[in-house]
Amino acid sequence: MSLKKESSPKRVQSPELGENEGKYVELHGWVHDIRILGKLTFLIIGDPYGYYQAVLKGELAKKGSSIPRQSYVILRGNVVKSVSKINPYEVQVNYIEIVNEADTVLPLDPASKVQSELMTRINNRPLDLRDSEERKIFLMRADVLHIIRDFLTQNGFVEVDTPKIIATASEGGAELFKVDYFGKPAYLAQSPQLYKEELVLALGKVFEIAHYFRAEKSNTVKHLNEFTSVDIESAMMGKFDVMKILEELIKHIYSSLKAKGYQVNELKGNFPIYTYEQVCDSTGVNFGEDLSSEVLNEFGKDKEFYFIIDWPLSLKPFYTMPKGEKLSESFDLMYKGLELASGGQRIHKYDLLVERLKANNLNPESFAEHLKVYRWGMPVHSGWGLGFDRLMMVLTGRNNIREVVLYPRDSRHLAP
Ligand code: AMO
Repeated sequence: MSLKKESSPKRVQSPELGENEGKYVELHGWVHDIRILGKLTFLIIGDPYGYYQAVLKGELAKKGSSIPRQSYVILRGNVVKSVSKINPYEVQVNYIEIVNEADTVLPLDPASKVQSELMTRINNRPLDLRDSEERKIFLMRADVLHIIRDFLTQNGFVEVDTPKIIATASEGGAELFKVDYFGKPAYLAQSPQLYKEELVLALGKVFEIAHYFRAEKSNTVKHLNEFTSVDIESAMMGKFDVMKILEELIKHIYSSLKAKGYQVNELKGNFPIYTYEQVCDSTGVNFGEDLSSEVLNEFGKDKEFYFIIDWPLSLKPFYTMPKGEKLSESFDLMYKGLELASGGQRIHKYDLLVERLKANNLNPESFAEHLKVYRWGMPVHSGWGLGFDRLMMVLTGRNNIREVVLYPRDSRHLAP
């Protein structure tokens, strides 16, 4: 059913007011705010694309002054130049219809200058998104996803989608959500790791953008139990080849966002590379210890994007290619103290993979379906997984991952 009646004037949206100056038009939107000045009522009307002022006189002014904020309305009127700061054009209304009246008491007020608590905003996300600043985060998120897809596709990567209900862990046994799969135990995927590695056998270069699940209880500003990851895997590539792709992707995201009018910095120069041992030396950590948030925050405080390479084998998953006795062909991409991505070269030889499974106290029999692929001419291969929500934190300057995820899942919140 179309809302537009035969006799209705042309329907326009807020950004189109300028090109309709002097015309009689129809607009649909919500009442963002109300200001009453003498016999005039000024409604600040919002739609998904912007805001403008609607001026009501006489009887309409009275009607307009009592409309609950956030109600959905249809307006008709003439478009004229405006002195308001909201939009250079406004509408002199001669018809207003309240299509859907909002409650008079709302859980949050998107027009308020005072920000509501984060949890209040998340619990009422659609209303929160009527605040243009919050809406911008998710418009940017959608743009970044498109930019990444285009970049990887243009660089020859094939988009794949692998199962999210799986039989064996890919990132170690802990942190798995168990599901009852018709009476048999199954798990929610922690990453597409094993599938993406298998698929390079024939497809060469693959990528996947999807949600993954980690049953970690820790409640931090950078962890969620359901998060989005951008994963790539490529045959015939080493660690430095895929690091280069990651660096180029990040730079491409920044330049594309800038071209679209977003306020982001220009990234200059190459991302510096430090070895794990260099980080240890400069922070006083003993070889073999993981780098805590405190250590990384200290090390990264005067840096932006940089890589930490050659981590101890003991700190990396079983599929990571060893480098000598103790190190691995691995890397993390960091932004200041925040880990954004990890990856490296993988083991491509059957016997070594079995050995590394055993060294990690994992049972090779549980990985039989995966291991068989390594007998079919598995190529040398490398890849990475980029935490997309963490990247959005960096791009938007928000310091809690919940700010950049529509409906975040952490150990305390399953709703809304
Ligand atoms: P890793 O476990 O390091 O590596 O995950 C890759 C990236 O995903 C992000 N990430 C998370 N983001 C939010 N909440 C979480 N709980 C969470 N866990 C991880 C981080 C991290 O750097 N298979 C490998 C990747 C690879 O080698 O290709 C993997 O999953 O930004």
